[in-house]
Amino acid sequence: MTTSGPDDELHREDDEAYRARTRDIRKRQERVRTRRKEGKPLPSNALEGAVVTSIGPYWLVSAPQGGSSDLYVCTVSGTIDSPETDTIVTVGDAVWIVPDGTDTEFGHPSAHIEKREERRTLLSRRAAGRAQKEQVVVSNVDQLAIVVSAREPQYNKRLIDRYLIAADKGDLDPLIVVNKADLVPDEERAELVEDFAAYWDDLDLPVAIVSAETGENIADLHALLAGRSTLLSGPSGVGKSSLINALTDARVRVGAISQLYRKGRHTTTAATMIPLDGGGSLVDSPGLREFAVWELDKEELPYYFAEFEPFSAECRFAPCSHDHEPGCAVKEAVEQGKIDPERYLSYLTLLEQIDEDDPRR
Ligand SMILES: Nc1nc2c(ncn2[C@@H]2O[C@H](COP(=O)(O)OP(=O)(O)O)[C@@H](O)[C@H]2O)c(=O)[nH]1
Ligand SMILES: [Mg+2]
Ligand SMILES: [Zn+2]
Repeated sequence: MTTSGPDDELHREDDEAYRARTRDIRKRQERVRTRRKEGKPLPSNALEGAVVTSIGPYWLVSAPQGGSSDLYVCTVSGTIDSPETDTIVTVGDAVWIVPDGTDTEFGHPSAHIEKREERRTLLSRRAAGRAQKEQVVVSNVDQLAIVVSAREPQYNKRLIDRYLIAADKGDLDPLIVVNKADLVPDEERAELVEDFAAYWDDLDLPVAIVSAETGENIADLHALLAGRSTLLSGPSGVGKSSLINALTDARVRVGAISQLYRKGRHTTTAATMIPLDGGGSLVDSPGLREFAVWELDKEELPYYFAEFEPFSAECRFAPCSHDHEPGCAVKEAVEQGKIDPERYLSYLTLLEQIDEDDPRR
């Protein structure tokens, strides 16, 4: 018996429509990212550099081609020539700076950031507070390591899934790092690995179960990071800084930048880029107490759950929110164990939050 017929035609059309919609979303994001103002010409002494970290109100920019100094302590004004966004400068940005000929309390020359290049990748979140604002945490890194811990505190999959969406939106390659494996008794190890099966199996994501404390699987993690730039992000207390200590050369780590903090009276709340031995770099970031995805709408949400796609074409309704609709093939796949129920729960939770956040309600 064959199942082809008018029904199949319909499904193919749904599929088409779905793909077209996700294509539109992609294109829109592309447009937002590449939107630029017409630039004014830069002065001839302008240098190209990268933002390394912030020091109080200043940005530390590395511009090795400058000759006299590699590092510049920079100011930025709201009138910077940059693509539109709420975050005009962040760690990782490629910028053009103009030295002003004076020195700073940090022992490095002073400069002004004049221009920012468009961001190749970015991790954005909704800024803390009531205002609907985008905060770009870090730009231009290759990968996002979503760092959680097996225990103390135990990982939260809703958070992991929000990070995965943000990585997708910002063109970052995600990987999951589960630290503090040493706190898991031997008899619960298999269960821990199994709990991440949906990520490595269904989504093909690297998952490293490690311990910064004992060094377990740190070499494997190093292999995943080598030669690439990676932002480590996750809740505070999961061991991001400990992992960076385990992965990098102490002499480099406590070098130039931390000395700057001691000289100045400022502390940083921004991310910091650290070279990784064997090539590549790591970006440590302060723990984010909240991580809400910036700009998410109901129609685009299913797109970020790639494992729904083979089933969603079979839903009776199109579009289907995969929530209350009868004949929902995604829901059915969850019931049959073909889609991870935890991932589906993340989806429903986000769907509900989008509704709550909708100002039209
Ligand atoms: N048992 C255990 N504790 C760890 C491990 N890694 C970090 N910690 C501890 O967890 C706490 C937070 O670590 P930290 O690196 O500051 O976390 P961060 O806030 O994510 O940077 C510290 O007390 C660390 O000693 C680990 O692999 N196993
Ligand atoms: Mg830390
Ligand atoms: Zn459905």
